[in-house]
Amino acid sequence: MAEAEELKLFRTWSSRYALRAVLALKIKGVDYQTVFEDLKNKSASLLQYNPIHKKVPVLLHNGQPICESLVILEYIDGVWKQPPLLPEHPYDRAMARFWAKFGDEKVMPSLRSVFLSQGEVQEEAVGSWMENLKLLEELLEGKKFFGGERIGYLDIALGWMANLISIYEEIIEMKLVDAEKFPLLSAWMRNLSDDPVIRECWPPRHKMVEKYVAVREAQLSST
Ligand SMILES: N[C@@H](CCC(=O)N[C@@H](CS)C(=O)NCC(=O)O)C(=O)O
Repeated sequence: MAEAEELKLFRTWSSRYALRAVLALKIKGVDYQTVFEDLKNKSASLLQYNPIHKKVPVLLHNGQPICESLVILEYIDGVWKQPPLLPEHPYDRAMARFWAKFGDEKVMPSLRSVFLSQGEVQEEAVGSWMENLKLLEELLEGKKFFGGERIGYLDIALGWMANLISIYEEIIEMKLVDAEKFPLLSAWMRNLSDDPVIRECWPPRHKMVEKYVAVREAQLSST
């Protein structure tokens, strides 16, 4: 980054959304400053830069704030060109965006429902989780990463899965992605997690387990 440039990422240590910006900047080899937020006591800067949603992540580039993790991901790809994250062809780009949205709107809520429930409610939630996994498995046909041979936009958009699923599995003592049923997806999660650049960015596992044990307990005791 040129000396005069200012690049700051407002995030929390555990945010799966912020992880997208962290991964993209790491892959591009861009230096930046991290500002850790306490979401129970949001800073005046966070509220100033993201007055509509008041959420992390926010990327601040030369005084200009960019909000919403998928928008940030596109911005990073637009400013720092190498290596490119979005595919080249407009149709492939559209599809990558479509599936990233599917990840946030369908996959994430279905995993959340499995993780934060038990008994019959959980059995039902597993049904929609499996349906979503089938679609992602099909999408990986003939590919190592969603982006092809190397990590791209959709791999980063769905990167939270590769990080969070094994943590959830440990907590609820249930296999969430069965390698026999979903061999491509299982291999994808392994390939992503084993990538040396990506591995460095994962939040500390023991802290994640501790956090999500507490989240699950709080949810189950309130229902
Ligand atoms: N759609 C947003 C979601 C961001 C989000 O939910 N961030 C959480 C942390 S993981 C947050 O800041 N929550 C604070 C709040 O809801 O008040 C994105 O993709 O950036």
